[in-house]
Amino acid sequence: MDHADRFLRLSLSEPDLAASHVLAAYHLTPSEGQDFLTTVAQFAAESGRGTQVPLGNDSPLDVVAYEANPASGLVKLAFPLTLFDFGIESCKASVSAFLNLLVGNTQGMGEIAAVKLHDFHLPEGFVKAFDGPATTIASHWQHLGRDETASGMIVGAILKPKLGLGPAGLADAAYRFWLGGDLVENDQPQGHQSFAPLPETLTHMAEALMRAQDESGSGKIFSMNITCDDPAEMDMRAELALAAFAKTPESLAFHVDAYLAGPMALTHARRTLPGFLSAHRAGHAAITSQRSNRGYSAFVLMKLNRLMGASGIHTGTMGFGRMEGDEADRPIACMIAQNVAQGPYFEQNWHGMKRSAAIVSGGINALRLPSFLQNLGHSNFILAAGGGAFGHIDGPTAGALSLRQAEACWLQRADPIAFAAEHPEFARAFLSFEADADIIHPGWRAALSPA
Ligand code: RUB
Repeated sequence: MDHADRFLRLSLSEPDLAASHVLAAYHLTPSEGQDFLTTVAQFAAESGRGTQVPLGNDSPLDVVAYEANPASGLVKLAFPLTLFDFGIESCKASVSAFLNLLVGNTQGMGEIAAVKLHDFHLPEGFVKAFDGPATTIASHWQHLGRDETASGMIVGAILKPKLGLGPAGLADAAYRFWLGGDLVENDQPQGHQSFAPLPETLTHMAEALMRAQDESGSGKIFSMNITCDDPAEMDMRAELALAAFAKTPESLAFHVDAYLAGPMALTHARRTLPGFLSAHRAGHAAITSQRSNRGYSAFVLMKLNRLMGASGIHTGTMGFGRMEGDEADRPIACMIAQNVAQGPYFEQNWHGMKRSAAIVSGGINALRLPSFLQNLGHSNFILAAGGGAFGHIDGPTAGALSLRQAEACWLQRADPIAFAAEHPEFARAFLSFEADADIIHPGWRAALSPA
């Protein structure tokens, strides 16, 4: 007998549920021929105890649907906190268990054509059961010799292993970028490839970084990818890096693909490694894409990354770079970096959890940066430009300087073409990225052509 209807409780109010439940907002489309409310009831049932308990036996463990709008497809479920899993000794919350409840078996229900999680809300006690970041962008600012609050963009670059560079070549490319910039991040597939064995690569990178620090007189940062299937292998790689950077430990940060390697990899890194930890997200679009009507949104993934303890999170470029996204993604950057922030459906109070910094990457260059900054409204994030740095016509040092100048141009609210006339590396970015220059600044050719 199907008695799923009892999980449909449209008279319950959100404020009454919020303190003792995780609230989740979905967009749901029933399969053809299915009634909307019946499907919502089955969805709520499957999310919780299913129909495996006798009729009339309501329980505080029931997952209930408290909002269901057939016109918009919006469905809100309330999950009692007692359903969630906590560490035996650590008492810490688990993101994989959280995802299992919110986007587990229900993703494959026959009655449902599409269901996607767009937002969730956690009560105070539950927020505090997650690790959260150990450190923030302030530690990077400090190492770079800047103030610890709102000290602006960290000019970073990503080196693609697809270039096939060996240890010396990678280190030399990084060194040349560091002479103008702050941070070099491994591309997310960079590991222990035959053309760049990790032990040798790390030795070269550490030597190049210290040379760049000595010559420039300021701190530099290397963010190393340690994404692996096996935590023991991850530990081994991290230990090699800690040994290679022992003379300048503040220069070393780690990053993990928190989507492909998952919550276990990020959490393991958060709990075992010192310093700044970043979450990459390569692969995420397979489920978070705006064109996908299943899974969960990029907003949800970012929020989970802060809970798991990423100090920096790849958030995308909000439509100003190469990856999918648009200006309306701005709340993602706010949600990870504020103490109270508004999501698409819920306001979340982080109750003092440390803030994560956005890592902005993928198709950004000096010409695209000012409009990106205008949309975001601040520059307190980490830029990780690949092509925008190494694709500069005069090489990576000039590429780095052009990106720093692009931030200065926006901070001064200067006209980019007039600013370029006074800043040669920024001006040469117009020649480096001509197609972008033609679209963003038509008329630049006449204004910036040599006399
Ligand atoms: C983007 C990404 C990019 C590199 C370099 O990931 O990893 O491939 O950053 O890009 P995300 P480019 O969207 O998750 O930040 O060379 O275009 O700068």
